[in-house]
Amino acid sequence: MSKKFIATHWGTYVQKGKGNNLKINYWTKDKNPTKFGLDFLNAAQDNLRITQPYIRKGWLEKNKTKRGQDKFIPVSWEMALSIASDELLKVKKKYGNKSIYAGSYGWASAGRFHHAKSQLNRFFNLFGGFSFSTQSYSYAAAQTLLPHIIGKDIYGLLDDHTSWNALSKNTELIVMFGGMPLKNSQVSAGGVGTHTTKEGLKKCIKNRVKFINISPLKTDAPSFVSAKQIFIRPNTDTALMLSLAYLLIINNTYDKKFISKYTFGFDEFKKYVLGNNKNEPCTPRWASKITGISEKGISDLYKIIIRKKTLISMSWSLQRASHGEQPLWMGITLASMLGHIGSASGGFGFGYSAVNSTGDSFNKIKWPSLPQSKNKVTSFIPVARITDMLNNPGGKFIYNGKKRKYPNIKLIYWAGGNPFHHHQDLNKLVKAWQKPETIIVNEIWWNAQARHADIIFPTCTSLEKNDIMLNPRDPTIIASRKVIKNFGQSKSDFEIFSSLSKKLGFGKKFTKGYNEKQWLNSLWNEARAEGKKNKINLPSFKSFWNKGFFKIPTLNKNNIMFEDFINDPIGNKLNTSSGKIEIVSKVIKSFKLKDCKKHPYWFEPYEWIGNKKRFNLHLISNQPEFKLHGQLDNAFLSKLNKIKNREPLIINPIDAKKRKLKNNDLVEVYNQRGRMLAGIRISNKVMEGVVVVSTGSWFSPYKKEKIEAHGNPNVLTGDIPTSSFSQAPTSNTTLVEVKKISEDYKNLKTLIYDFSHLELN
Ligand SMILES: Nc1nc2c(c(=O)[nH]1)N[C@H]1C(S)=C(S)[C@@H](COP(=O)(O)OP(=O)(O)OC[C@H]3O[C@@H](n4cnc5c(=O)[nH]c(N)nc54)[C@H](O)[C@@H]3O)O[C@H]1N2
Ligand SMILES: Nc1nc2c(c(=O)[nH]1)N[C@H]1C(S)=C(S)[C@@H](COP(=O)(O)OP(=O)(O)OC[C@H]3O[C@@H](n4cnc5c(=O)[nH]c(N)nc54)[C@H](O)[C@@H]3O)O[C@H]1N2
Ligand SMILES: [Mo]
Repeated sequence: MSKKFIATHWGTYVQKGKGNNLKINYWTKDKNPTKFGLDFLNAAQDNLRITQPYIRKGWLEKNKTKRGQDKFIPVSWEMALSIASDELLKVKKKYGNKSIYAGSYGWASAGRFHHAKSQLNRFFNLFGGFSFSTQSYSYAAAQTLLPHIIGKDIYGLLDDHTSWNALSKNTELIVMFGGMPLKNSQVSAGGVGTHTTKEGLKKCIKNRVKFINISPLKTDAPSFVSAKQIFIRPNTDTALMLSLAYLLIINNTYDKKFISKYTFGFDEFKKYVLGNNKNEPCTPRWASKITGISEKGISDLYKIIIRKKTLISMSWSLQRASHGEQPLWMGITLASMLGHIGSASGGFGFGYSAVNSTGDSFNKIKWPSLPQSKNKVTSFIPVARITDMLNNPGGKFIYNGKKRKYPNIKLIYWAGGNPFHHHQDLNKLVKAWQKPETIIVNEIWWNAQARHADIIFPTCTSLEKNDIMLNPRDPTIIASRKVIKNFGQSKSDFEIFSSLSKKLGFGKKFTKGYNEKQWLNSLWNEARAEGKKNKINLPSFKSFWNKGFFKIPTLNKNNIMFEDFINDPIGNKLNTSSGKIEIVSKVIKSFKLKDCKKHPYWFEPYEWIGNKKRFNLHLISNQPEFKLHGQLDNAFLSKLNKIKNREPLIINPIDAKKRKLKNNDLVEVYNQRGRMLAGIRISNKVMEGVVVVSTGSWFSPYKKEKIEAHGNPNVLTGDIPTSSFSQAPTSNTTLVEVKKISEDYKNLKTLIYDFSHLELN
């Protein structure tokens, strides 16, 4: 019998055994499988699964004040569907489709057909439209900036990354701003066939490429690359890069030919760097005060980047911060000054290890997805302005140079994401979340997202669905099989929207009369046609389904970023207003913004160690090693990693000593926005003045005391945009203070939700 595969964002697994002996195991073709996925099966069957539809008691009683703190009443599917469809119709009639927010951001699950957001979009487009969201929390600032300065969108840029093969042979030095944390390459949105990033990095090491890690956390560089560590104050990378530009200018060591042939606006930028605009010149002394790196450290770095063929690598995290556009813009400017862009001997990278497969060589194909139809509503928000939108119906905002208005939202529908995981300043969100009349959510588990809904439709995991993993950024296609029965009464998003659309009179339009298998067949046939265009022969659906996977052949040619443009800057000019890389952007200049100017610029973050008052530690909330965001927080490895059931807070020994903290102490972490509990882990791998709490713990506040119990850092982060240019999230700009708490916390009895998912059995 052929193997049954299960595709997830964190990797591909195979079914082992059956019935009570069912397990999921690693796929032997994946040499670097993700450990935390092994417990998916248990988490999918734990007592936190939502087993049937529920309606919030207070909502039924027309009392809207207790969203998130209320009791839920179990109801039948028939009743839940009737109530939800009546409500949808009522809101549509009374306020129009624009008042429905289905921006529903989030990762959901990996399959192409059951992709929750696509299902939701199709449903609402056929229902007359919805207010939507643009951008991603991952790289929103980059998404807005990149088209202006390099004429490519983020996906075009990621696909164009110079391959590991080429890099490893030609580059001598990789300078990593924000590191290349291997733990992050465990995942990829849409699924991972086999994990390859480690192999890419190993190739570099084999060819003696050197690495420098510029980051507040040493473990951002995998230990086997033996990177030289330079600790930098968070959010100050732009200043460091500007001082390197200063040294390149005053020593006349930048690549003038590259600058004049391929870039626009250098002379204006140069004036700023040299301090000719009534500003302080960007000297190493100036940057040293900002970054905390010694002047000698900066000049040593300068000496090595001019001596070696260098790649400037930037993590996505750099731009998830106040004025997050600047480090990316400046990194591209610095790489231009070094002159290796367009060759394999350097250039720049953005997110090489943020997810799996960046830098791999395979045919990237525009695979089909669920047809979504057209949205008749045009109102949207930059994704992380959700709280602002709810607080300011009709309010004005600027985005990418245009004036816009927030819609007045009366109903929210979310499927496949968790704002109570992902959004900043959760206490503020909880309040704003009370405003709409109705909130409908499809969720798997009783996490905070479900707890803050009015109508909950229980949905199922990838283990309970058949699907195809067709990730354009991964060379493996997987037949993802249903291996367990639907848990309780849970249904797929497709079934939920099929039933709702039937009630609303457009069932046939939504399903096209197809069931799950027929949709998969139809998607596969489209994929075969698309494959053919690219000279790739996909087998018949039946043969693919039986075998379980298909591997897209590796390309012989190794990609080099911007190679075409460098070879022929006129014929292949960039899609920017000058046709070149824009160190100065006339378009951005024309927006006349105070917080994003015509060229890369040092702005002080809204809070940072350089200007601390009450809270002395910079909090980095990075991606968790043992889960995907809030997904699988209830699984074994995530629980094992916790300290007294709380997310660990990594702190430098000096900062720990000042606060009399020992390993495994329970602490309160607090600032002007919120309070949470965490467990202490002391390590000299984090720099003094910085603490790290990974994201993903399920938000569960004690009601009266308003303390987040599990360590979700988003009660501390600010709901403040990068700038009025890109309106992107800034979770990495946060100051906090930490104090030991006594055992009193045990008396905090007003916890809103059940705690049991965190207890290790
Ligand atoms: N402080 C801080 N905050 C951050 C970040 C940070 O660095 N620091 N990073 C940000 C980033 S980059 C991101 S991408 C976001 C991630 O934020 P999210 O993508 O919202 O986080 P997830 O926990 O993956 O949420 C997915 C939800 O969908 C549910 N789900 C899974 N499969 C399905 C399905 O098939 N159907 C339905 N209906 N539901 C399903 C899961 O149970 C889960 O609750 O977080 C952001 N938040
Ligand atoms: N296991 C796992 N992997 C994941 C995810 C997950 O949830 N779990 N999430 C995925 C998602 S959605 C995304 S978007 C990517 C995110 O990929 P990234 O944004 O690159 O990842 P982070 O872990 O947030 O940050 C990486 C490191 O950047 C450093 N850093 C933060 N701020 C600064 C700064 O101002 N300057 C410098 N120099 N360094 C800084 C921190 O030390 C941090 O550990 O990861 C993906 N990978
Ligand atoms: Mo992300």
